[in-house]
Amino acid sequence: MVIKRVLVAGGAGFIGTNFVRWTRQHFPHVYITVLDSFTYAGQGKNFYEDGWIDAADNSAACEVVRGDVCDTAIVDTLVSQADVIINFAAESHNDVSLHAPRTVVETNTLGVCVLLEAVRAHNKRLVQVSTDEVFGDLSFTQPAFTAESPYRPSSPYSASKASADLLLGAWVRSFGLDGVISVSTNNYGPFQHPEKFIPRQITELLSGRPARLYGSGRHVRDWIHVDDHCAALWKILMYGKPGQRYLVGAHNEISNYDVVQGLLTIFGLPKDSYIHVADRAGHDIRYALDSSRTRDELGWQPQHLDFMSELETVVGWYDAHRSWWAKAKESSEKLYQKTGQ
Ligand code: NAD
Ligand code: TDX
Repeated sequence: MVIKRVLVAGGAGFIGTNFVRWTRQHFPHVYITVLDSFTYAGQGKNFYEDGWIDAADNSAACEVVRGDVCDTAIVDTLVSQADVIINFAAESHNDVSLHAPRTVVETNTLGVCVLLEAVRAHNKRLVQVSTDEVFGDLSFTQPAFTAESPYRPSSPYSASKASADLLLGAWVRSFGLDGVISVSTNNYGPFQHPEKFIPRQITELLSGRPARLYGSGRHVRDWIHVDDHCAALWKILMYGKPGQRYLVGAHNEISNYDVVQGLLTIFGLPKDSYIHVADRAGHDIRYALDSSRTRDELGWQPQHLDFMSELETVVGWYDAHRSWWAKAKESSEKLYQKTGQ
């Protein structure tokens, strides 16, 4: 499939920003339209500071439209102009979803319904960026989830993401929509909001405070570098089969405690420079995805396999970009204070 114009909904967030940058680097001929409502999680300066897009006068390479994915008129116009659409727009934080579920459901579920209708009307292709959390969690001994695992979400956030996937499946079956789902594990890399686990620990340590583990810290996540996710997403955009679910992971399961210990080693700090804080309600124990089918079918392989050395690079990025995260961190820490986390 020849792709000349891509609409990136939620493109100013963590993965969206990295996806736009990855696309600029690997497919510079592709014209990118970012649609983002710039919630607390989205930052336009992610693009402007590079000089390849002018905040006042959109360049030929990329345009940024401020708008809500639930806004039928804007979405319809932008979808009509694109060859393919990829949707990152979401309220993406589990902790936020536990306190303010309504916006989460509106954006993550209703927003996808709006996109599906526009994609149907204009006969385009949609890749919906989903998450391993739709499957619920695993015990420490169960095998990793596969594309056939049943949906069993635990939090308002994961339930809203699962609902979106079910809607997409219904549009594929009922209307023959060209829609594909990517399901990835936890991403890490630059530009991630300091409310999330890895950047929160890095920015706490950079601020001279201890790292913070929810509950026991034994919970396990399956970490993938965001650039590997972006490479997989382009494969899915180009070659994914309608109605399919593509699992994207690096087979890199690590407990939160071990991630913190890795960071303490990078910072040269004592092993006990962390504290246990209040646990998350309904905290999922473990996520893991078996991505072998995606690898075989799409010829994709993660490249960033040395987690500790990649983590060191990410630490360097946060150290060098303190003004990028300082304000966002102040707000997210205020919220964490209220919940004892
Ligand atoms: P993020 O919170 O950093 O970014 C979300 C972006 O969506 C922000 O720019 C925000 O402004 C925008 N947005 C929110 N509501 C909007 C609305 N109503 N209209 C338009 N834009 C809106 O999230 P992220 O970590 O980049 O995640 C992107 C997607 O990937 C999400 O759908 C998430 O569920 C999924 N995902 C994330 C991870 C991860 O580890 N971060 C893993 C798997 C899947
Ligand atoms: O300070 C913390 N201490 C801590 O122990 C924070 C912020 C988190 N945690 C734990 C909770 C989780 O076990 O770390 C783990 C990761 O937490 P998050 O970064 O909040 O991610 P998670 O809940 O696993 O969800 C992430 O991956 C799947 C993304 O935020 C989702 O958008 C994605 O769908």
